[in-house]
Amino acid sequence: MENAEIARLFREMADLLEIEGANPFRVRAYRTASRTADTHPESLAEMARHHPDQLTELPGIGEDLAQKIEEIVRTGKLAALKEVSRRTPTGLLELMRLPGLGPKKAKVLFDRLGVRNRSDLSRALKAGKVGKLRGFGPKTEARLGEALAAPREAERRMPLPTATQYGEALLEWIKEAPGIGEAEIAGSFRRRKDTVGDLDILVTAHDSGPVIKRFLAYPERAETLAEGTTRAAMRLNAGLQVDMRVLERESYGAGLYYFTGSKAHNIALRRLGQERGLKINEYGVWRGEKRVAGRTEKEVVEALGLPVIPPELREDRGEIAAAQAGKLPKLVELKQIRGDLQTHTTSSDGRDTLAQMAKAAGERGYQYFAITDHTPAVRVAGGLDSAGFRRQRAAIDHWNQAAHPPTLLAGAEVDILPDGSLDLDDETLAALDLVVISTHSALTLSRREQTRRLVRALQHPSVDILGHPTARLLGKRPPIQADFEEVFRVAADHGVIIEVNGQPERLDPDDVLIQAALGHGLQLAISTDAHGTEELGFMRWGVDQARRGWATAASVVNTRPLPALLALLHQKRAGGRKGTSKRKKRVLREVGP
Ligand code: DGT
Ligand code: CA
Ligand code: CA
Ligand code: ZN
Repeated sequence: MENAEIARLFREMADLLEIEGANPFRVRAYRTASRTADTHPESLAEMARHHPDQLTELPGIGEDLAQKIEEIVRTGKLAALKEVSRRTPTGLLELMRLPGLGPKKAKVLFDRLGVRNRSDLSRALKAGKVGKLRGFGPKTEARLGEALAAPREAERRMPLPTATQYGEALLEWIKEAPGIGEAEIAGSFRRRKDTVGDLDILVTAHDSGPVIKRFLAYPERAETLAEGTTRAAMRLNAGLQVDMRVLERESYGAGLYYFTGSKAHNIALRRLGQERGLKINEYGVWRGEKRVAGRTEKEVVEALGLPVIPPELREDRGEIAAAQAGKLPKLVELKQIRGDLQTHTTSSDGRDTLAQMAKAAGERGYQYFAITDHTPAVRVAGGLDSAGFRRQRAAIDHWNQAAHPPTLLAGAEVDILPDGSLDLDDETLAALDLVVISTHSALTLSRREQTRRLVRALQHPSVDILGHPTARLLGKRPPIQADFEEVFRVAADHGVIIEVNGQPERLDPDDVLIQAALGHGLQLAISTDAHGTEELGFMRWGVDQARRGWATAASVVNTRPLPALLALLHQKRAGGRKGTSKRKKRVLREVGP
């Protein structure tokens, strides 16, 4: 049982209760429990089995919720949720997440028009009934129409961090099957793509029967989609589809290569094989009728005269040519990260204090750690003003004087206002050790205006890092529209570092933009944007995406030891991180200071 599944059940509970109009404290309690489960670094199932008394020590978990966690771990279900969903149709859960709706409006649709799901809503819209309801109006009507017309695919693809929990737990289950040999998840999951459509599990086995039987006996199986002698497929309660294939040992490497993909990479590799008179398929590499390779991936690529290409790069974006030329990048690794450069505390919207965050960073072995609370414009976050940052600086100096690691950097996540100015005065900005800038509002500006806004912000002399550059939320909010080629050119001219944000629902920027940024000679900062100590582990998701963007340790600033990082930041303060001035002058002429 994955933490994500426990989180999902509590979230559904909170949503349904909210639609019902239940006591807000009860709704909140389930929401908090859901977040706790989602972000807790260790397995709650393990804890429930071995140390159930420790459950109540988790944030927001009392006796009642602890018992519910034990129930979920024991039975795979939550009886209370069944109870609530008898009263309120679960189709409303999907409706309440549509832009323009929410729990209250979803409830009105249900009560007044009997709308229980998307197709009901679609019908009610067509009949013109929705716009007449109180609090709806033509604008909501239009937005709902658009939302229903948009493809649902974005909702069905699961963000990689969640898929990782489901995938790893299922893989452990399969490995218990009698006679199992290899067992691995291939596909987009193995390539660490930001979202996955389905899981592709590959196994070898003495006898395929027992493995397929065990696979389909998974407690979280919602329905069987296929069942054969060497293949089976199912859908999990969480909605995720899983394919499993039993491969022959002799062709495991070829199968793993084929089903890891991507399709585009496979096609390019097959073309390369053809040039050498070799045929490549999921069973091996063939010269005529003879299999010349297939047992391992290494064997497969060596037959083509290539080194092993990391799965993250297999997208047909230049990796095959790089492999042929012996120029594959040595990709950055999690263990090379020495600090985190975007984190929040209780001074804005974080859940843990500065000391708690710093201590947790020390326990991870970090050398340095930037505290970057929000500025006032992000109203929901209760950001700090200049006086607030001065007080925080005193607390940071106090921590650093005690000389225990990590060294704290006094930073801020400064809001970029719609006109491209920054939400903090120049003097305060100049006094900070590290300035991250990011957009949280006016996300629908036109491409032109958005580009202008970012370009202007990047030119401010105190800016070190552009945070979550596209502001996307996976499955919820599209990236902002901007000319990122231009944005990256300006960032390069001004020595601004590009953040790779590891928040599971952000993973921002995506792989393609990361690769483009590196192409402009930019440096990256892989950050967690942690809003609590338990989120410091999000670093791995940022590293995954940086690797997909071809990042090496040399291109990631937070792999540097502290003195080297400080030197880089000081260089900017001294005005020395700027690029060619000719280019800069042209930009200034075009967009104004
Ligand atoms: P996803 O599931 O949409 O996140 O993406 P993938 O890459 O996991 O794609 P999926 O599950 O459809 O197929 C898994 C792998 O199998 C894919 O990455 C490459 C391989 N594959 C599937 N169909 C084809 C095909 O028609 N030609 C070739 N060469 N490979 C294929
Ligand atoms: Ca897949
Ligand atoms: Ca598949
Ligand atoms: Zn932010």
